[in-house]
Amino acid sequence: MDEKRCILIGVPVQEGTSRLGCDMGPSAYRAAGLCGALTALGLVVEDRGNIAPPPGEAVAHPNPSVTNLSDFARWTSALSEAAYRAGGEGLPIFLGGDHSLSAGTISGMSRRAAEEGSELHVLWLDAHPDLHTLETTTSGNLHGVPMAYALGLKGFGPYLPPPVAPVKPRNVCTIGLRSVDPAERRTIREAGITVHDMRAIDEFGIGILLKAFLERVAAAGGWLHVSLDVDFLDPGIAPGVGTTVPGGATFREAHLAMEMLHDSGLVRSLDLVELNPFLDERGRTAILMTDLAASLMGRSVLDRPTRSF
Ligand code: HAR
Ligand code: MN
Ligand code: MN
Ligand code: MN
Repeated sequence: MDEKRCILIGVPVQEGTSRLGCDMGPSAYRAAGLCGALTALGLVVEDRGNIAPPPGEAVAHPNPSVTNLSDFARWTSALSEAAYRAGGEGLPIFLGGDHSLSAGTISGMSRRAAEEGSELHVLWLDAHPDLHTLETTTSGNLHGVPMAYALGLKGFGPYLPPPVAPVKPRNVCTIGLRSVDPAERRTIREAGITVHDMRAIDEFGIGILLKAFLERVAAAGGWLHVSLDVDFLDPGIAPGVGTTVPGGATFREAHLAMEMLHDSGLVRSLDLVELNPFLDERGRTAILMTDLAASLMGRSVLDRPTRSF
């Protein structure tokens, strides 16, 4: 993998949500200047444009709430392949699109890590754990299931093939949770995923929590995938998302996390998900997410442009 090569892949999926607009996410990141911000850091940036899933017929599930299952299955297989390939060539950044895309990106990156003799670790920055299966979801919105799929949990067959290299629960750390459904709570307990909710951030500080996880990843010689959901952030600073949950991460907490991730040198891939430009205010959420991505890729506070809205 070329350490300085950054591969942008637009993923205009919105079928995982019940609100339209996430399909405009990749365009908003491009309009916010993501490519230029990364190039200014000395990275070689390759924008591969947007990917599309192969066509297919609708599929019904015994759980009648499940919506757009065929889209989910087709996006997952296309993205898993794209992530597997790009993960061997550089550091892919997936421009969402809703969070259902992570079923594909994580399973593809995990397969790549396994093939190179490592284990994929996942840092999940989100208000939600997205740990439903097709059987447990009550909303039927499949942006609520990608982490469960990536872990290889039962409840997706025979509609999706299981991931080639399921992520081990002990390799997953979620930070920022504040909206968890009962079935997801059971999975968290049974699987043994590390969970730092907002209370933990308040009590200990995000730096301490993240440092402990990064040390574990480094000790394991692991690859790290970061999945950044807009709703990890407080809606006051990031309104451009369909599922706002009060009490999210602050500007300072989010930037600190990105800077620590950069300094760790462990990150191999990144999802930017759930941005809904239709709900944004003058592009501020797209710009904030772009700035966070730039911080993760090495931009220091001294290089950050001053912004006004
Ligand atoms: N748990 C809820 C559901 O399954 C909400 C899921 C919302 N997910 C996201 N991504 N916005 O984190 O419907
Ligand atoms: Mn999510
Ligand atoms: Mn979320
Ligand atoms: Mn740095």
